[in-house]
Amino acid sequence: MTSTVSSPPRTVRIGSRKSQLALVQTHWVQEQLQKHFPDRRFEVHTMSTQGDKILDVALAKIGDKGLFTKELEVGMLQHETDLAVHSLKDLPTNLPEGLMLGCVTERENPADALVVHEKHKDKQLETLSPGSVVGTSSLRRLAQLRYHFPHLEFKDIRGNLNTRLAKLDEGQYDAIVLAVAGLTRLGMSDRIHQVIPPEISLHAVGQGALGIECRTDDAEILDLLKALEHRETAQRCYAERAFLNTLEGGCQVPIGVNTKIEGDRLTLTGMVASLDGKRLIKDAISGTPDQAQHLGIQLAEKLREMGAQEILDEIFEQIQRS
Ligand code: DPM
Repeated sequence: MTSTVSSPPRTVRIGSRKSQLALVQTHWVQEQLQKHFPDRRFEVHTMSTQGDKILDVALAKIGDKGLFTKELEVGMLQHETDLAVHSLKDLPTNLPEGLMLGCVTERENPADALVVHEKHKDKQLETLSPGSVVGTSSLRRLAQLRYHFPHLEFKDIRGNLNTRLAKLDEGQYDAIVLAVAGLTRLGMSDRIHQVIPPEISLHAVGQGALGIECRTDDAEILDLLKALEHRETAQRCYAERAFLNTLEGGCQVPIGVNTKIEGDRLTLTGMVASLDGKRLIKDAISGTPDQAQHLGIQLAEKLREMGAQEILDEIFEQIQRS
């Protein structure tokens, strides 16, 4: 006997980290999916990742790719979850066999932001006095800021956004650098003192966008994710990710980018800098948006010819030795 009642569509299980920012992002994705597919159930499953547990070691020294993503990926490969929501900049460019980047959502402002201690509220990056202590654990921010402001001091800072802001307010730092997107999503954009222009700090690959990862063979999920894809952001991020992948692949490297699409023209700017801030190699390339990946690869090769590989090799050695 065959049933005439069709079974309800399968419940979709969304994997997420437990941090406040991760949950805000995941709940946004859940809400968007629910809006597009009201007949389906979308559940959130939270997990801790290695990056959430190791809080006392500088990120660059751990050096492991997928620090914030691995446990979520295992969940999908074991069919405990169906998709995972990441800050795209935390998602490595090479994904495990069987998983893929299913969609890229519309980007927030991808720039970096300066947040200052109250006593410096009349200052800008350009006017902070020599020796002022700036907190960041991003090698990308460190190298670019050292290049432009060699008179400033830099100190590592870890922990979630609230922990970092508390350390700043306590006076452990004169200023810290964070992503505009993270502060905005957490409703703390009032803490943004200065949006750092791309001429000073090129942002990280994928910064400000969410990347949703899923199983390569799950056509049903891939189809649902199409509803959340933002084409222009995706094209920009494909160019950025191809650039990073050709140069290195991981996430903790002083590599920065900027992209824009104007009409039928995608422009990608990219840079690699040494940790002492003495050398900074930067160039740009343009083409049509459908050539995104090709543009990323070409720009990476151009920067290599200009000396970027020597800088990166030196940095890997330095990190391994420290
Ligand atoms: C990666 C970096 C940082 C995060 C390195 C970089 C910043 C680490 C630090 C790859 N992931 O940007 O050069 O400054 O100590 C992270 C943040 C967000 C996603 C927080 C931030 C929110 C913004 C977004 C941590 N991952 O950058 O302030 O979704 O793009």
